[in-house]
Parts: sequence; C-alpha cells; structure tokens
Amino acid sequence: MGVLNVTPDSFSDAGRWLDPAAAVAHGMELHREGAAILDVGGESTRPGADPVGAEEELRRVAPVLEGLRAAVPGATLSIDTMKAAVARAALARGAGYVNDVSALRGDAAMAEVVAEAGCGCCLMHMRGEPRTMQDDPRYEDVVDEVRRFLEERAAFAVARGVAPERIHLDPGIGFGKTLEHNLELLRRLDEVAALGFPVVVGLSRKSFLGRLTGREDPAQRVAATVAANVLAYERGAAVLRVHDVAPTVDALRVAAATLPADEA
Ligand code: HH2
Repeated sequence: MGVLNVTPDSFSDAGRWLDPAAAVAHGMELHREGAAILDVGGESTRPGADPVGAEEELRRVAPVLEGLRAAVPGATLSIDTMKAAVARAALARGAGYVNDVSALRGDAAMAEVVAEAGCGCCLMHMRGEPRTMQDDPRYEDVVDEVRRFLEERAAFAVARGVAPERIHLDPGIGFGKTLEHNLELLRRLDEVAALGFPVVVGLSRKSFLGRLTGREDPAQRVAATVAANVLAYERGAAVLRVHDVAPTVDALRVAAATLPADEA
C-alpha cells in the first residue's frame, strides 16, 4: 500500500502532493513500483494534528482519486478518512477500500457506507484522537489490549453488515503508543495476525524509527522502515503501508524467497 498524502501538514511529506497533477503522477509512480493499493488521504493524523472539515478534505482528495482512477485502472484506490461523507464521495469516484483510523468509531454513518459499498476496509487501533493520543499513553499489556479492541471492532463491523472477508485489521503503530509499545506490537505481531484477519501495518518513516536510529528527518528513515517492514511481514503482516514502495518491494522479494514455501 503506497501512501499518498494530499495534505499541507503530514509528518513526512507535508505539502508535496497538494497539486492534483503532482499527486496523480506520484500515485502512478508508486503503482509502477509495485503498490497494489494507493492510500489517498486529505487529513493528517500525525500526533497533534488539527481536524479538517469534510468539505476541505474532499476538495483535496476528489481530483486525485478521479485522476488516478483514469490513470491506473489496475490499482485499488483507498481513501484514508474517518468521515462517512468523504468515504461515500471517494467510493463514488472509484475508491474500493476505506482506511478508517478510527475503526468505524469516528462517524456513526461509516459502517453503513462500507457495508453498502461492499468495499474492503481497514480498522485501526488508536488510543484517543490524533490531537491528544501521545499524551502519556499507558497499557497493562499493549498487545492484549490492541488485540481485544480489534476483535471487538471487527465484530461490530460484521454486525453492521460488513463482510468478514473484506475486513483488515491494523495495530496502529504510533497512534497513542510509546516507543516501547510500538516495539512490543511488532515483536508480537503474530498475536494480532492470529485473529484471522489480514493485518495492515503502517510504520513508514514514523518517529519511533527516528528515536531508534537518531534520524530526525523522516526521509532519512527509509532503511529503518524497510527493516521493520520485513520483520512485520515475517510475523504475519499482509499489507504494508509505505511511502517508499520500490525498496520495500525489493526487500519483500528477498524475504519471501527465504521463508518456508507455505508461509511466503
Ligand atoms: N498511519 C498514518 C495514517 N494513516 N492508516 C493506517 N491504516 N495505519 C497507519 O499506521 C496509518 C494510517 C500516519 O502516517 P502518514 O499518512 O504518513 O502521516 P499523516 O497522518 O501525518 O498524513
């Protein structure tokens, strides 16, 4: 899954793809490099980010979705949003996947939109909301809590009519978690995968990798990102959400070739 942020304030690529033509060209490149899914977002969820209204969010993403739908018919277009109105408008423009970091809690109408469309969706764990989520997060056992939360959200989605085979789960690396929480989730990712739903992991260029490597500039965290993604893959991740598709694809080719045949 390639990241395409159409935002002025995302943590690693703020403002780079605000021009729709540049965003579409970047999405085409990510697809050419091997991204099967293009995740288009119009609202930053970085820690401390201010919320954006649905109208502005849609104004940012609509031309990009339309452009990508025409330019890369083979890609699945994902809309990264917590708002049902934005998801509905994105689905009408050819998106086939809803990436909701609130796991259907942010907007009461979201479950119905996903169920009616019959599209894929990603339900992610987040403690609190982006503005406050990094204020001293604490867990008894982070993996256990995340696993229970995701299990409950998947059951909620199914009860609202979302087909179980369309559901992906995401532990929400960096969303209301300390460095140690993120590492514990990656160490024990197999416990999340054991829920039986495909697992999405979004760790690309995130600040915990900066803490581990001393790299302050997110663009300098590509090697750290690739290493962590290979480990996530080996522990059962099915979808890797990344800014840097080409090095990830190379690394996964090598990782897949070295796994036992029935696990690759
Ligand atoms: N992380 C971000 C945004 N959306 N979605 C899922 N499913 N999982 C994630 O880990 C995830 C996500 C944050 O990263 P990014 O999009 O690069 O930054 P921003 O939210 O500042 O736009």
